[in-house]
Amino acid sequence: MAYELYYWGEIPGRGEFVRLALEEAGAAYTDVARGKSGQRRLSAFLNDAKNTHPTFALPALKDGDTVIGQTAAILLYLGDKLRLAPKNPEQRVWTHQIQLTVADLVNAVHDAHHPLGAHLYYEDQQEEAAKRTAAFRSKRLPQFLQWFETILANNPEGPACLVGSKLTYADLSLFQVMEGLTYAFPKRMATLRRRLPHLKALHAAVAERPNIQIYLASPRRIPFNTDGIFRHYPELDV
Ligand SMILES: N[C@@H](CCC(=O)N[C@@H](CS)C(=O)NCC(=O)O)C(=O)O
Repeated sequence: MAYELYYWGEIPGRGEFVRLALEEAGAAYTDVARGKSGQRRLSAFLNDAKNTHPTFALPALKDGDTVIGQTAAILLYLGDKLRLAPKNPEQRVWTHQIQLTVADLVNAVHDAHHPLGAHLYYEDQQEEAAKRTAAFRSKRLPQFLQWFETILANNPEGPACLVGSKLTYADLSLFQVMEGLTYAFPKRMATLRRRLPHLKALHAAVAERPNIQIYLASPRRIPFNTDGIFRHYPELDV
């Protein structure tokens, strides 16, 4: 049975980390919101009072009767099913830890343009966003990226992958992080990338994987935009 992905249909957002894993594995899945009666099915899912494992905030994945929320938990589940995670228990936890750190970075990116909260438009918190993003660009972003660079450099099995010598869902997520940051902060990333040779190489290698290439060129790949998490506002990339 095909997996069902429940996520907003107009943005790559957090759903994209799940889409990339499904696409790399060539798994059969439905991107529910983008299909027939998508909006109605998404609302029905979110309001299903009988769901004993309700999802607080999307994305969510349905595999038959199994329902999972939280991006990192979905990928932990899919990692085993789609052979995108190591078998070794220590390495599985390490992969999950890396994914949770990706989630922290994604939250930091979101909070940079929405420092007062998601209940207000960006335009209503522009001044605060400028201050928050200045600190993010100069301190937090390089810290996060350097952490990923260091774990690639220190991987005992080589810097091509984050964990072991085989691609995992965390590598796919880091690819998406690099894509998103390059869209949102082209100037800042042009400078930072010079110090991130392993991250750059991983980004390029994932983009060249056959299934990923097909996906990126397909209409299933939603372009970045200023409704999603990775947003490009020129005034925040000075
Ligand atoms: N920690 C969660 C965060 C999920 C999340 O915040 N999802 C956003 C969309 S990307 C959402 O649905 N927000 C609506 C809400 O929080 O009510 C994850 O990583 O999946």
